[in-house]
Formats: sequence, structure tokens, C-alpha cells
Amino acid sequence: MFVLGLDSSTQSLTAVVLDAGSGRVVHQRSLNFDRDLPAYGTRSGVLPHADPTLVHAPPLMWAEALDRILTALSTAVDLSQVAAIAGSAQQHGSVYLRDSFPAALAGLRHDAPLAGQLAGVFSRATAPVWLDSSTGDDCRAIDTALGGPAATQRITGSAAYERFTGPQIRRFARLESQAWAETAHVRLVSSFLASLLAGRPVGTDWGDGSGMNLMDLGTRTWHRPALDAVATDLERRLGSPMPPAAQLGFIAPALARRYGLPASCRLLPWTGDNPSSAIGLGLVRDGACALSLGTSDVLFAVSQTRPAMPPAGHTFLSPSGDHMALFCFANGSLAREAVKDAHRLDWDGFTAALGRTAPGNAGRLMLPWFRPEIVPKVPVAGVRRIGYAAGDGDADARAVVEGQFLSMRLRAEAAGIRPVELCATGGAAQNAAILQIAADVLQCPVRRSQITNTAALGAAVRALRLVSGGDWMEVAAAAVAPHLGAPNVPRPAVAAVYADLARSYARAEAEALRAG
Ligand code: XUL
Repeated sequence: MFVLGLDSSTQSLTAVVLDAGSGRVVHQRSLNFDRDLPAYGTRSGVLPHADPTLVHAPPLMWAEALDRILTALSTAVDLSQVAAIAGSAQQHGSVYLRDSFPAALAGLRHDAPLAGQLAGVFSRATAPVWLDSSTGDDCRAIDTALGGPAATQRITGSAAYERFTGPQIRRFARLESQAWAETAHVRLVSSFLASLLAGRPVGTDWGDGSGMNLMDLGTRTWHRPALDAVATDLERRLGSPMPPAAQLGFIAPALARRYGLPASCRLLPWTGDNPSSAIGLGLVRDGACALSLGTSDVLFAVSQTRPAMPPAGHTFLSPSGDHMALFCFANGSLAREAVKDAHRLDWDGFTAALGRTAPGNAGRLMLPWFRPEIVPKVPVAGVRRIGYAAGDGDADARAVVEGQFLSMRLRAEAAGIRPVELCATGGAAQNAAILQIAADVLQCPVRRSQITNTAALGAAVRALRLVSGGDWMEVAAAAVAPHLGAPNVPRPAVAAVYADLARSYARAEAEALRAG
């Protein structure tokens, strides 16, 4: 028997199949949106736009990707053995659907591609994603309605943030009232894709629901004043928030037939990629921390009780029922890639540049704001280099990586997060030189997951738990622990260097933010 985990991230869709008896990975594959679905015209998974604050992606592309990966899987794995499927997706993005959506799902045919059958259901052809930062006015309006940013954070887990779904819906309803009137259903990327598998619109899980500025984190129900601050008649368009362990029933019969899945294949709600990664990295113990070095860089820590977060932080809910303290940095791999490309390097060349420079970079610093930054809030892109010039490739490579981890260190300190060990995931976590800098700057051991996409693994682990009935510790020990490599250990000799550099970084950041 097998279980299947799927993750629809910004740039790709990944599938991980586990053997339900041993928890072993039997197959994994990814589909890259730019490369494998070029007809949609995305760059790094999003649609190019002259206004850098407007970042959208075509939701039909995500549906076609799902259809393609399940078709490809059916030729590689005996899908008739799949007992359960769970999934995750990039957080916050929203999909706008007409009232024909339920009928289109109920009427899906097994013998035709999914995308063609869904083409008419969207009331908005594109979906704003987490990189969008166009909703400043809407954030202010929501915060004001709820009693200020601190009140919004207390109620929903985060102050109003540009990429969060509530502000995004508000902007759409305000600027495109006709299309909003034609919108009968709003789904997150996660609940949109879960709806396709279920053959009916399904609601949003608590984990991804906590990234909307709409859900009361205490009661896990929609917060009426937040709904009212966003748009009239919003509740009926959203569906209900649901526990991550809610059972959605079985795969839609047409899809079972199309991909050779059994009619008895059970479904769980999809969640956000970060909550899913928490499971895929084995963070099921109070105080466990992780780093996700993907398109965004994310620092998170799970705790049984609700953490006291500084204003820039978020509190989400993990599929295990724990809280997740989380900081999301928009300038993750996008910033590292920008430096690599500016100096015409490949990743080996970038790593060699890290090797030619010393920890602390002789005091040279970068504030790596290649695009608008989320933490700290930097609305207009603008990289600051301190103590060197942009042409110095070696200094630049070390400065971007050290700058990213120094910024994380400052937020961890502000939130009282003192990691004893960090598990790392994402593309850049495969680079040992980058992980050593993380260990040295954050002064704790960093262990890499050998599974590149821990969100997809986390989804598979959730499906495994549904099938096996085991507790989180048991399933994590079987399916996650074997993938965690030996740690990169912090070098005590450089602790003082980074303590000094962290102070310089904090000063430089404060000055840059003051200067605007
Ligand atoms: C988290 C966030 C990003 C996306 C990336 O708040 O916006 O990490 O989830 O997929």
C-alpha cells in the first residue's frame, strides 16, 4: 500500500510516494511550471508584469500541472495501491471562481484533460500570489477596522500583510466589482487543488486559514469584523475553516478512473507549504525549529502554546495542532540568484566565492532587498552595500548570504526563539557552504533534509498517519528521521565575529529604514 503527498509551490509541483508499511520513499518527481508548461508564459512560476508589486499566476496552470503529474505518476507507480492523498501549496494566493465551479467538478470526465474542463470556471483569470505587494491601502483599512495592527495580529495571528488573502480579496472586490459579483467561491491555492481531487469545493484548513487575516486563531472560525472589513457577503464564498485532519471522503470517481487510483483512496485537506514542511522536517516536538531556503526564506518554530510574536512575525497552525511562529523573507533564492547571475557565476562558482572570503566578510555588509521585502517591511526594492562596491563578486556572494542569516538572527532574538538545532530544507539547503554560514551566524547546529521538497514529504506523512493511525512521533521517526543528514556545527571561533556583525547589521538596517 502507498500514500501520496503533493506540493504546489511557487515554481513547481512535486509528488512524493511513500510505502505505507515502512514509510520509505518509493518515488518522487517534480514538474517545473516555466519549463514544462511554457504555454502559460510564467517566469519563476509567476506572470511577468510591468508593475513589480503585482504578482499573479494562472490557476489553470496549477490544475493542468496536477493532471500532468498524476498522469506521469500513473506510468511510474501502481497508483491502484494509493490509500490516501494529502497536499500543500504556496500560502496566501487566492483563486476566484464562478457559481459553475461545483457543477464543473461534479461533471468531470475521466477521458479528457482537466484544464479543458475547467477553463470556464474562473471569474478572474489570474490568482494573486504571496509575492504580490499591491494591497497596502487594504492592509491599513483592515487593521483600522480591527483596532490597529497589534489587534489584527492578536486576533488573526498576523497584522494585515500585503500578501495575505484578506487584503488581496479586498483589493479585487474594490477595484473589479463586476468580476467580484460574478465570484461565487474564493479558494486558496491549497483548497482549490484539494477541491479538484474531491470533485466538490472544499473549505480551507486551519493552517492555511491562519495566513488570511480572516480567521480567529483562538476559535478557528471566521472573524466576523475581519470578513466585514474585506467585502460584503464574503462568508458564503469562502467555505468553512476545517481541521487539518478532517476527512474529505474519497477521490472523485472520474479522477480515480483517469489516473488508476482506487475508488477507496481517501483525501485530507491541503494546507500551506510551511505548515506542511513543519511535518516533513519532523517538527512535532515543542520548541523544534527549521529553516526553509526556497523562493522565500522562512524561519519557523513550533510550540504547543501560542508564541509571543513581535509585530513582524506570524503565528500559523501546524497540521499536528501546534502553533508555528514564522518569519517570511521575500528575498530568499531570488536574491542569491540575482547575485550569482550579476557576476556570471554558476552555483559552483558562487560556492567558490564563499570559500575565498572569511566569516564576517571583513565587516562588509549587504541589505539584500532585491525585491520589496516582507521582514522588515521594505515597500520599494533597493539593495544596500556597505563597505564594498557591487563589482566585487566574492564580497557580494558572502554578503548576500550573511545578510539573509543576520536578518533571521535579529528576528529570532526578537521573538525569543533560541533554536538548539535547526532542520533545513529548500534548494539552498543542499549547499553545505551556505548551511555552514547559517550555523555560524545563528550559532546552532543545522541539519539538512536530503528530501528537496519537505512540504510534499510532509503531505505524504499526513496521509501516512491517516492510514496507519500512528501518532506524530511514530510517523516522523519512520518517514522523516532517515532523511535528516549530519549537522553543520557552529564554529565557536566565529561567534564573536557574528555577534559584532549582527549589531552592525541592525544599525545599518535601522538607518536604511529611517532614510526610506
Ligand atoms: C509564507 C509565505 C511563503 C509562501 C511560499 O508566509 O508567504 O513562504 O508560502 O510558498
